[in-house]
Amino acid sequence: MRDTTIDRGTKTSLKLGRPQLHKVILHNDDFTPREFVMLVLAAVFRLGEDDSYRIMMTAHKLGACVIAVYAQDIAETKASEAGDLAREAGFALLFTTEPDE
Ligand code: TYC
Repeated sequence: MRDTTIDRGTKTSLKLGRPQLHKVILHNDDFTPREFVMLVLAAVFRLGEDDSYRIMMTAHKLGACVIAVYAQDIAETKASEAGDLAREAGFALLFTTEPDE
């Protein structure tokens, strides 16, 4: 019988640690009303009035603002839900996602 070597030394792991988190970013534009931006932030991201106002004003003044950080699929779903609401209302309000660090 031939010698058989069973390699127990390498273990391909599917455990890749914690999933990479993604930021959802709100972008400023010149047309979307401030109140509508706040409405979308409250509806999709569950933000209260103070946080909605703060994030909307930060994007308004600086050009963009991180809304929150989520697992990638949640971040992408929320960004497209928010974008869809804006589009349905006739606004070009932009939400993007990117890896968190
Ligand atoms: N700049 C818009 C205005 O003056 C308001 C606004 C704020 C739009 C934040 C988008 O992400 C935004 N009506």
